[in-house]
Amino acid sequence: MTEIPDDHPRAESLRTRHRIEDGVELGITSKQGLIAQGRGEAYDYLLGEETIPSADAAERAAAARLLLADHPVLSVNGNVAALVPGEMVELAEAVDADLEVNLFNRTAERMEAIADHLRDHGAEDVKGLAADARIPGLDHERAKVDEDGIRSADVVVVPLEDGDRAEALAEMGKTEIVVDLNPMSRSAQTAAIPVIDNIVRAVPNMTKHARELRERGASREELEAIVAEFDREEALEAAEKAIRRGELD
Ligand code: PTJ
Repeated sequence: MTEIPDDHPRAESLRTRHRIEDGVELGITSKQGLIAQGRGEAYDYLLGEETIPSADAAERAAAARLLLADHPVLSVNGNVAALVPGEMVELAEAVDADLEVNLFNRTAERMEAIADHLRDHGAEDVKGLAADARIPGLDHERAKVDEDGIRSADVVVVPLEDGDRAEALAEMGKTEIVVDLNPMSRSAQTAAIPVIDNIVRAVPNMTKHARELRERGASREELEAIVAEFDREEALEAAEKAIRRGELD
């Protein structure tokens, strides 16, 4: 792999791209994941490759909502596993959530490779392999979930995916936190808390907020107020505006 100098203006974006490439080579990420990353990069470029204030507010609301949850689950696909494996494990620890592998292009080999990769990054328990329950109304592989994981979760973090499952999970009454750089995607539009940010920035920032709230012993009332104050329409609009304006320095 070509060494990327730190002072390269697009160093972070290029490193992220290499992580996805490595994911494909390790059998973690699907080839379609490369295309999904390209799409995400284009939105991120227009956002200025930064966490805009409305995204930070969404990440704080997401952290508060996860801390309030009875049974939160973080869903992991091939792109998420390649980009933020350790960061997902840290977020799961910070909010006491389960990690569950859920794939669109599901094969036993990829499921195992991703579960192993998460364990290599410190995960103790990885769900998704039992696949002993189904999400009603979905006829593809993403319908396969664990009974004691996504099936019985009250809050699910759904990063980087198409809209079908997001809609089906909403139908089941789950509260969804979607991480997606496209504010117009069906997943983002369906989410109770849409996080319009690159997953490489969003997940560590959610963890930072969760730790801060936990360490200072934020009350249930305070957490509920943070969630109630978050305005999803406003956040979606702010991101779309920033992308359409695309003011680059
Ligand atoms: O690993 P699998 O088999 O479950 O497949 C996963 C992919 C991502 C291939 C599959 O879910 C897919 O095709 O997704 P889409 O329909 O391309 O949607 C992915 C969404 O994630 C798009 O709206 C992208 O803009 C967005 N996205 C891509 N990269 C990032 C991102 N959002 C945040 N951070 C990123 N790094």
